[in-house]
Amino acid sequence: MTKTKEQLMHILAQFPLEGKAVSAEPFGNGHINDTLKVVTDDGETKYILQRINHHIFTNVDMLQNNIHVVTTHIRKKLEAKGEKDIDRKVLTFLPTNEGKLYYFDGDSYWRVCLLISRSKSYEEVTPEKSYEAGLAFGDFQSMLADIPEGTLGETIPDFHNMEFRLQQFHEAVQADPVGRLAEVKDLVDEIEKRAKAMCIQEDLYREGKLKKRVNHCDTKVNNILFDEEGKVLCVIDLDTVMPGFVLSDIGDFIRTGANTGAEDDKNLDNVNVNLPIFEAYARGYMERAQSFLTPLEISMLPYGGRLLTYMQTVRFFTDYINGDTYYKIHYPEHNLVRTKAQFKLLQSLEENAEKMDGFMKQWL
Ligand code: ADP
Ligand code: GN1
Ligand code: MG
Repeated sequence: MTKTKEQLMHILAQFPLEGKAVSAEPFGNGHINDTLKVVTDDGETKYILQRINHHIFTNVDMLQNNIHVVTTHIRKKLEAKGEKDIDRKVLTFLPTNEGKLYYFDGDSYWRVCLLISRSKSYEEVTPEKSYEAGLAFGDFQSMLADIPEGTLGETIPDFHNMEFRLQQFHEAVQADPVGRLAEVKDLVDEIEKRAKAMCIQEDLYREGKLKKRVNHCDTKVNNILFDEEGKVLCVIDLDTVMPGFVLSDIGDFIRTGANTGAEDDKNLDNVNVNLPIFEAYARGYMERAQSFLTPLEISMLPYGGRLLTYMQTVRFFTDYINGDTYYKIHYPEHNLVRTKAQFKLLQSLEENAEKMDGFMKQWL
């Protein structure tokens, strides 16, 4: 439900802001939550207001509790390291005037955090920024590695479980609820051809060969904030931080950062893997993560890129077949365009698999 300015100001009044909010305008390119930039009466933009998508994150208490645990944990680690400027290096959420981690206005759930000043998120990166991002996600995982098991809940159960995503896909294909299947049969076959090979992570987990670690699980390029010099300030969008496989966090970065085109490029000639971006990310990430990764995990990192790209193809495709119920779309065919662009990237990653796997040998 769209909110009036008056309603937004009422929501913001539930949080102990410095100054009085005077405007809240849409911000960023997220597909899930509604993000607004808040300006206060001194003319400064100091806060981000977000409406949590509670159709997707159905357990808002668990979600906000996870984020609270993660941000306070990172803050303590940064303090212990003697870091300066900590408010720009970890998200700071404001509890409501009543001390709650979110505000419920009768139909939506809201949270407020400090806007990280002089920061920027990108849809595309250079190799330098990609290397920085690798360091940042390696640090992120290592800072969270000692959170005791069972502390963080799965905010979206089976979020990156490929077997589960395929099951959802099969259900959509079976039901074909809006009659879109006939035009996309060839693509369905392409998904099926790869299904078994894309589920080996779950097999290895059952065999006890791959373990779960605390991961970000949404390492899109635009979920990192950079400073003016291109250094990473902060990892954001913490809704999906949960136990998962490390392949997720390199995978989603390769999918979004190491793509010469856009996630929803209509011109498939634009879409190919950008190897220097992959290599730079791997170098940064390995610099921080080599000490805690197993050789199997290291050797599988490029597979993570293929897996997450395949998974995203399946997720966009499922949403298209279901009639666009999950992702925000900007035009009717958007999810199909996204599906085709992700599939093209997957083909390019497959063509370059040997090269990418070979690149990891230096750490094995
Ligand atoms: P979504 O889950 O919808 O992707 P995000 O939390 O990623 O929502 O926010 C969307 C965008 O808003 C980000 O890509 C970033 O550009 C911007 N953003 C979010 N939080 C902050 C913040 N604290 N400071 C500055 N920019 C932010
Ligand atoms: C969503 O929230 P955002 O836009 O950063 C999605 C990710 C997908 C991504 C595809 C909770 O991320 O899993 O990979 O879109 N988040 C959720 O761009 O489903
Ligand atoms: Mg985001």
